[in-house]
Amino acid sequence: MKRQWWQEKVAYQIYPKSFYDSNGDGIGDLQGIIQKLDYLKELGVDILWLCPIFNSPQADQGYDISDYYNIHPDFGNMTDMEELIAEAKKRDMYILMDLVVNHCSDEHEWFQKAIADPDGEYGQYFYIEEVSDGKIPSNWRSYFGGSVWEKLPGHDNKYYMHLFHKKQPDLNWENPKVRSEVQRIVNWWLEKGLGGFRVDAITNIKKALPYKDYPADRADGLCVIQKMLVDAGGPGAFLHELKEKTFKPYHAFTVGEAFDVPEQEMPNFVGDDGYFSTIFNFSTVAIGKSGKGWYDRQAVQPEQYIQALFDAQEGMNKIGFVANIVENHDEPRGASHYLPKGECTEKGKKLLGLLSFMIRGIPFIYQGQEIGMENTTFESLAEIDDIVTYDEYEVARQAGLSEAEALRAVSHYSRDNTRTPMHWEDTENAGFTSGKPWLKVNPNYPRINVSQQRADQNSVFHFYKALIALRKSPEYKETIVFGDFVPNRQVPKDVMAFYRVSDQQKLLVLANFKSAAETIDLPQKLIKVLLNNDPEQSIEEQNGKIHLSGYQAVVLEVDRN
Ligand code: TEU
Ligand code: CA
Repeated sequence: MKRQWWQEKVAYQIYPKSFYDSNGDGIGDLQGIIQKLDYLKELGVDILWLCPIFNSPQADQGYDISDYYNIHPDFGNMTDMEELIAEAKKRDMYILMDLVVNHCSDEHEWFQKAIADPDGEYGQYFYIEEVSDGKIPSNWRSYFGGSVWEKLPGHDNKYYMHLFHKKQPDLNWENPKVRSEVQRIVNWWLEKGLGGFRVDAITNIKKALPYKDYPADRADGLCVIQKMLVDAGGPGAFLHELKEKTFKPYHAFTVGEAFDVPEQEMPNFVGDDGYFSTIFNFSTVAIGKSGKGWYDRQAVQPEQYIQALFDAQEGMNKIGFVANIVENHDEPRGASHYLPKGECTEKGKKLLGLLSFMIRGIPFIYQGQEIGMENTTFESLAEIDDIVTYDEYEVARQAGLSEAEALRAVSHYSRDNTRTPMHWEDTENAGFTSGKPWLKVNPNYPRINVSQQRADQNSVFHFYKALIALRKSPEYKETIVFGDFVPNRQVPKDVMAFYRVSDQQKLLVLANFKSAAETIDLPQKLIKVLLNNDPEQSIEEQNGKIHLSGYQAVVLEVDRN
């Protein structure tokens, strides 16, 4: 594998709206991020991915962009953005923006011009179809509910396609003009000194044409979009061109949000000359999902979590890096979701963090994960500001759940669980804002917040600091970043065990993913304990065995032979 500047870094995802509000309007902003750069530096992260801050009507919290060249006034202005890039640079940090180009906003001037003249140049920027018999071109269900086809305003027999919300019309990547517009946007921002991009929903840009119906999978007569995406055969050619003309000349770091990439395609996506530097591993996110909707989603079992991590690592040693996450802005909090009920403890949170850092790849921390933030409880839909949760609530109601049941079902999976404001202090609104926060603050902030965790050497925060420091330590960096991942399956059920191996060293990672203690055979001599998430139980080798307490997770250096 070719060595790249970003491989040994640690990334951190910021949800700007909920990170830190510098001016009391209840909305996090760019100046707020600048004020917290020293905190992020103290934690030890290097690459900061900002969820979208462009001009947008905010139908999908900024994932509907109406102007790619301007900052939404809620977040600040271009001077603030330039200041953020410069201040990050001073601290050897890099800023990633969110590149949302599968679709734009229906309020973008391209779409407005397409409405004005669907047969003109801008009509070709989108997927617009004339319908003669009232029958829409295909029965694909949008990710956010309902058909992907929506009437083009002012044109009774014309429809446009949106794989996400109707305020997010899909851009037609088959049109070379669209592709060059995208290249222009990317290079314009890279010229400003960005480190790179997180690339949104990118496997959706290639559509299976001509349109056709697939067998319906729900009572609405529609079918999941994945059926079409498989037929489309992948966006390879588009992505290759994009990389060559934008990312590559700038040595940008890019992380693709690419779902369902077939195994044999991985080298094309993240190999030495791949379309992206890395793509997220969503194997854990997929566990328990149901085709029926969130209301039917199943709780995650530890063995499934362990297996999902193993699956994602398979074959990757010689190919490239995946980007490892515990949670993101589209998912519930990992601690609340992946740890069995009643086990959402500091120890469990550290276990999840340790695994995501010690498997091979580049770790991403989602804001608040480093202090162990948890899901909140939503008492009504009015406390939620997310179109997906609204849709899933309707799906649950249509399936026969009562209002209360539907709310309970979607509440646990709501994307707003991770979007509640960051907890800085044990003061009003968790120190996030002096005004009224745009989304409710999790009431557990007096117990879980940055200032309390900073003062406690055994906190989740200090554990993340230690994980980052270990990954960067001159002594272990080579093994942790580049070493092979080798599963060890000779362990009791619900224990995850694997080695990281380089020419110099062998590390053994053990995580006991259950409340009962375990005894583990140690096939190699123990040299050193590098990390231990249980301050109450130190690790000692006894006759070739060690004991792990419930949810204990450790990194051990063992004899190479
Ligand atoms: O998400 C892409 C995506 O596939 C989503 O449908 C995801 O599966 C869903 O949010 C789970 O509930 C990206 C962004 O991460 C998301 O925030 C945006 O809403 C979406 O694209 C549209 O831009
Ligand atoms: Ca603000």
